[in-house]
Amino acid sequence: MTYKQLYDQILRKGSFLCVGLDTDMEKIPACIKQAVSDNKLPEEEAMFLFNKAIIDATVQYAVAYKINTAFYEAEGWRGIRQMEKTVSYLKENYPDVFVIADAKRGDIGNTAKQYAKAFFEKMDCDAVTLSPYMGGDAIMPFLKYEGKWAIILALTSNVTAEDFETLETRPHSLEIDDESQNHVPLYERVLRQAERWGSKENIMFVVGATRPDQLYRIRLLSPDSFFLVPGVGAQGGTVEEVATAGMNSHCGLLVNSSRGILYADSSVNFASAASEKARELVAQMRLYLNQTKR
Ligand code: OMP
Repeated sequence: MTYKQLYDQILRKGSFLCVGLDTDMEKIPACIKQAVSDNKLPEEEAMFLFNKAIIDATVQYAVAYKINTAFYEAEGWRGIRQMEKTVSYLKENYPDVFVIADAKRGDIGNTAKQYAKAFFEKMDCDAVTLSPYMGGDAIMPFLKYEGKWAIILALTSNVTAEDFETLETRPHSLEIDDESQNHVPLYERVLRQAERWGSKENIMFVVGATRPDQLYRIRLLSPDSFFLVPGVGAQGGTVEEVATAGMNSHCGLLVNSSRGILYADSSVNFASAASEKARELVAQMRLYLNQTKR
């Protein structure tokens, strides 16, 4: 998917919502588990049935879905199969939505190539989240696929992000006399370096919703890129803070909510409750989208 196609979809739906499919076997509603057992299916099939119901109930509001691979890997090969089925379901039924594999991979080039093959060839995901810690080798294989995206961790939402991501860095020796290159936070170096690897057409950055002040600063540093912004809902971030700090003239944001939507209700009404949560977030988003269109 291109930058323009993504932006067009945002305008069409009046939304920059990404629904996170963090599908936790322990939180799947009893009615789904019952249906699985009545049909004598393996219990992991509940993951796909749950995802399908959530997708159908939220797709009028969502421009993207983010599949956090950990929840599927935790259930072994059958769990991974549920992830593959979910990606195929999205691609076959809702080809306009942007599908993110939230895998946070990062390894030497030879290995990164295999990750890229897994998510872009075996599964037809549009994007993968990546850790930049190992440098360009870990990212470049993903950028060889036209229309696919690398979503690079810049400043994450978790409290311990400050262990590394905000550390002040010193320049490489070539830049040593340039005062503006001193005391640059590590996440800023990631932004600067990544913009040499690719462009706003194939690289996005993860910036946590829990850090609106820094999101504002990061938007100034990277005016055109899309940001994937998790942390709204269960982690305390708000659409208002994120949109105010991070929106650009092409929206430039995909705001993710996972638990706040998926587990809004554990009864047979879980899908309509998820839809209502998505609708509420999108109603807030529209206030800001309408301002950028003016
Ligand atoms: P909720 O807190 O339930 O909305 O889930 C947030 C989702 O975003 C989870 O899948 C996290 O793994 C992911 N995430 C963060 O919470 N913080 C980050 O900084 C980055 C991510 C991510 O890359 O998606």
